[in-house]
Amino acid sequence: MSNDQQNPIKTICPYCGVGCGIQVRPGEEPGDMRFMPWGDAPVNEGRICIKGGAATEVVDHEDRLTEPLIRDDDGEFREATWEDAFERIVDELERIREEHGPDAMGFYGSSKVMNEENYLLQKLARRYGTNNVDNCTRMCHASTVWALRRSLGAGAMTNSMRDLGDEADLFWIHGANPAEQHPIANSQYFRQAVLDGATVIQVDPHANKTTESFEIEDTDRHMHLQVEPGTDIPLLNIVLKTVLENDWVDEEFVDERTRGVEDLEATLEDFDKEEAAATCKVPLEDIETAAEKYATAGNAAIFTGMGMSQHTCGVDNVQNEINLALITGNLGRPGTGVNPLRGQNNVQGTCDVGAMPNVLPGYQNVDDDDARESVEAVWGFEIPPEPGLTNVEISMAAGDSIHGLYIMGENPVMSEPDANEVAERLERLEFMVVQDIFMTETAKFADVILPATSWAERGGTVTNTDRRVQRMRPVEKVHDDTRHDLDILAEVGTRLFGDDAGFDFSDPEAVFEELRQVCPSYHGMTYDLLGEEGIHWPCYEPGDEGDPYLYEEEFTTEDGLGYIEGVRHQPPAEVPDEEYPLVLTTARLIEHYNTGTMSRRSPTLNRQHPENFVDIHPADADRYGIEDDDEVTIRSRRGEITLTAQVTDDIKEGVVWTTPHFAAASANRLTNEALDERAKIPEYKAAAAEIDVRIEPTDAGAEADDD
Ligand SMILES: Nc1nc2c(c(=O)[nH]1)N[C@H]1C(S)=C(S)[C@@H](COP(=O)(O)OP(=O)(O)OC[C@H]3O[C@@H](n4cnc5c(=O)[nH]c(N)nc54)[C@H](O)[C@@H]3O)O[C@H]1N2
Ligand SMILES: Nc1nc2c(c(=O)[nH]1)N[C@H]1C(S)=C(S)[C@@H](COP(=O)(O)OP(=O)(O)OC[C@H]3O[C@@H](n4cnc5c(=O)[nH]c(N)nc54)[C@H](O)[C@@H]3O)O[C@H]1N2
Ligand code: SF4
Ligand SMILES: [Mo]
Repeated sequence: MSNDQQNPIKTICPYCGVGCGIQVRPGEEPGDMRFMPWGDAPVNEGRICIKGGAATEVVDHEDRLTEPLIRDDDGEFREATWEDAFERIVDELERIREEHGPDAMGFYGSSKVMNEENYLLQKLARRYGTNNVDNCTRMCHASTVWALRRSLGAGAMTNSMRDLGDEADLFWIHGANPAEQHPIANSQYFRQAVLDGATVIQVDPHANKTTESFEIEDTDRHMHLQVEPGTDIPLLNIVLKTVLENDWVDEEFVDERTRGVEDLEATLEDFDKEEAAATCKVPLEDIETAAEKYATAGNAAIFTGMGMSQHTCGVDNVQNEINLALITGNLGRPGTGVNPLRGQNNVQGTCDVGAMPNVLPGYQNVDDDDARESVEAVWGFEIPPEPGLTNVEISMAAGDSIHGLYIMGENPVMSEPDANEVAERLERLEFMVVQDIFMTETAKFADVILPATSWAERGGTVTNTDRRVQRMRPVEKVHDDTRHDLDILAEVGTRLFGDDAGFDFSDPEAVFEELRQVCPSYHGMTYDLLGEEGIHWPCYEPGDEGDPYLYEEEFTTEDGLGYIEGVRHQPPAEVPDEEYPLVLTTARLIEHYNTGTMSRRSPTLNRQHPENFVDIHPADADRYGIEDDDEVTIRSRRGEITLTAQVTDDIKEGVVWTTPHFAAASANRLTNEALDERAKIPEYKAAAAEIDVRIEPTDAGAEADDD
């Protein structure tokens, strides 16, 4: 068929949680796919960021895994048939269960793959006999979800991109960078509000494209509070105390819709604002001015990102944002709320369908007897009643109580903290399967590697940050011997548990039909009803269209009230000292994506930053004798990486800022694996570090001597 006879296919961008619609036109050969805008796509109406436009570049990349690989006795990978690969997997999973019990296995779902596939993966783990199943939300918004569920009811954005863009008068952007990480949400929705007069308060140790896009530094209207990493509680406590002192509290809202304000008042009674301002290294007057702007704006919306969630005090960080929204009555209306913009294209859905150790599909607690029974009635087997381990806990137990791992679409050797240790632990496993589209840093430790098809080659549904469930449609399969994630899981499940065990699915729609039966908030959706617009959950019955914003009348906590709870400063688990005098923090770039398996292989995305770098403040650079573009080594107690220095006052003095995207200088060799006690999220955003200028022993050294 020639090009012009082939219709473009409407699907969803595979990168971030905004969920932009794109079209893909098949070419002469499978793999010659071309991006086309989708003019009336529901979320983005044809607009696209650099990643969406370049998404097809990696589909036919020469590094794609195209055959199953099995590690042989001398440790080398050899190409294998699917039959051999499946046999090996089934033998090993059965052996591990026999020798060590089902909790000796861990399963990683993937926020890069479809709802149906994650649904099947968590069902497989539970049929095997364990709740040790999780996904990257643990490293991401786990603490946000924990705090939101406890204090408001649901672990999702309280508002939607559209109502925020239409109605907000102020954006409080706290440890989030929407101009780079959710670019279309920013340009299509939030920017319009700012053009219409909304104010932006950014709380971040680093200036970035969000700062630039709203010209935050150039106006009196907006503010950038350049906070010291890990001191967000004292900063928000200053804001809260200022609101209480000035009677900016919405008394009616607090009386009727919340409980716990006394606890907040008591916590802040002896709180010393001057001391707290010194701790977070932001002038007190600036924080007070920001407090006034927030509290006196008509509709004030909080965006909360990784700068808040990825701390040992992540839950308390987000609770303090909830406190602020509740005492000022900024919840339950358009243009307000506490809003985590979700990260991966399908992290919302992966959690919705139950790929988590403590909940079944639809966030039904696995330790709730009634919930288990209702799901068991559909599944036909007993579900283990105790919550399982989170993915970071699974990884920490690898080689001890965890003997085998099944990883679908995650790359923990780069994405988990203290990565040198992660690699050592994976080495100690008896058996590991990795199912991915590329040979990742993690796959190198596997015993069996399964080549999956990519996003453009198969269908299914994904759920974006607004809880909108949308269909992805297959363009064309590119390699003969790859398989869809769904088919792989169906085969493994059927071989392990038998033809009638409920894994024998041949298409995603059939899986979705079962998912609807066990996931109340998806119950009213069908593939037909999803159509091109998608449907927001909760959708309990056909025709329901989930609310664009939550909690208009009441919260979905047990008593219907929003919970206020005072919190106190807890420094990061590791703070600077003489040996490691700098604070290291890590965050993202617009062109790269997470562990870079896709973006580093995309010529368009890799052009601007082909290698890692570290931002260092001019005053620190002076003290260390570092100049722009010098090669430097950053060390922490856990490892070191060598990369290029960028001397810039974008970053706060005393802080070094780098990215997690590059394997050659992988930031997680440095980060600390300390966890938030409740949400179990690692502290990626603060560790103690030291920096050295690299002395080249050979030619470069000689040149330096000549100088
Ligand atoms: N281009 C691109 N887009 C992405 C991704 C990507 O890798 N690339 N990843 C996706 C994923 S999985 C996610 S979760 C989202 C994440 O999106 P964001 O939540 O925006 O994540 P980050 O860029 O990691 O961190 C946000 C900001 O936190 C700041 N920060 C660091 N430490 C602190 C601190 O202690 N306090 C405060 N207040 N701020 C701090 C950083 O400087 C950074 O500007 O993005 C998604 N979108
Ligand atoms: N230092 C530091 N570390 C961090 C963070 C940070 O801010 N700083 N952020 C954390 C956050 S928020 C997150 S979400 C995690 C992300 O951590 P990961 O989820 O481990 O990272 P990704 O790079 O998104 O990995 C996704 C994998 O899925 C594969 N994949 C893509 N499409 C498919 C498919 O269709 N099928 C299959 N089977 N595989 C596919 C990709 O090749 C890739 O290997 O990283 C965390 N790590
Ligand atoms: S904003 Fe996110 S979903 Fe939209 S095109 Fe960019 S990466 Fe894709
Ligand atoms: Mo994430």
